Amino acid sequence: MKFIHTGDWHLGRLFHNLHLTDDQRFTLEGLLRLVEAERAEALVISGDVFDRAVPPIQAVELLDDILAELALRLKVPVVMIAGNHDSPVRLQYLNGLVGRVGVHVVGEVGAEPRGVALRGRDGVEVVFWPLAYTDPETARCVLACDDIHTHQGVMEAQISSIRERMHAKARHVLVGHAFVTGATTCESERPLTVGGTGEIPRGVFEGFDYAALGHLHRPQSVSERVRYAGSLLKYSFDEADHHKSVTVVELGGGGSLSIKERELPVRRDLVRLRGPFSYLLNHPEATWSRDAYVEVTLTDSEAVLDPMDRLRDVYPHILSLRRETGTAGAGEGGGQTVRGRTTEELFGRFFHDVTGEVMSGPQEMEVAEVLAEIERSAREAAR
Ligand SMILES: [Mn+2]
Repeated sequence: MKFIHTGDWHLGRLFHNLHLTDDQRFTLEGLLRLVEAERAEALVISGDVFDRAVPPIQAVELLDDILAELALRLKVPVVMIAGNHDSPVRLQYLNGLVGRVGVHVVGEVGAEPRGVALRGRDGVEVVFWPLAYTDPETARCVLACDDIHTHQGVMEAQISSIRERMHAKARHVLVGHAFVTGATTCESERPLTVGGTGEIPRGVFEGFDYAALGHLHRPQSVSERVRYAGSLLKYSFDEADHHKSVTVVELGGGGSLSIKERELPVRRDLVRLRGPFSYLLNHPEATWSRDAYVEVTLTDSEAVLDPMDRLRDVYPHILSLRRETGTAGAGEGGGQTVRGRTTEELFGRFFHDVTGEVMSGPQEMEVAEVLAEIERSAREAAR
């Protein structure tokens, strides 16, 4: 049985105040062509389908178009879960209906995760086990289990319920949204927890023929059978050197596994340029970077007059301008001093700036709790 593993579409994402919907549509149309060319028998979307709980209309329409093509024209089943960016309830809206045409959506965590059994052309039966992302507090309630305090606990509780129902005749694929220890992160991922990392060890997935994971945006295998497909597009300049791809997976009846990476077409690439202003204005690579989204880092020590507008003549899609010194550049407040910091770290620095003191342990705990609460209520805004 052959299926395509994707994740982290982040439909409706704003990138430096630019809507990426047209870029996402362009790439997803490439995905539809790939599904056809590969004769894939299922498509997996491992969470973060949307970029936020209440996505813009254009993003909702885009998902509708793509799912309709898959389900109605190509007749390819879809297995899709909510990630930490999705609203659990909104994502699975209409799932009783779309399930009838083979679109299997799991937004909310359930006490007994249900498998989606599909049979390949080769007669191999594969059961997909979609597990929506959920935080430990919610899982503790829904699963009525007081012992769940970590993301590892959430995953283990659900997997132990699955193990009781895994039968040896079929192959088994877990679909999850999680941060596995040892995997490589990047800037466009929102941490799963406030305080701690939410990491889980890859051993949790032992016994599955394949774990199709989402959350981390760089395509990567964590072990032979545990893999992140990576995000649909590059969602931060920090990912300029990534090679985004989707994963074509073939599972044989005896448990044999083959994995191929396939790149999808992109409307505009992401490019980082660095150097003195006068050099960049006459940069030899300007012709290909004309079509790309560009971030420029100026290394000049003297002031440059109106650099953004003048660079825009050479790089029409320039989105970000920074200075090597680390002070705020035009087009992006804060500059690199804010990049890659967690909200807690930033608040800690703000606290220090205002009071001249370092936060105490209990104060840090207090802040972490408040931030976690804000995060939770943002995801559940639709309830
Ligand atoms: Mn994501």
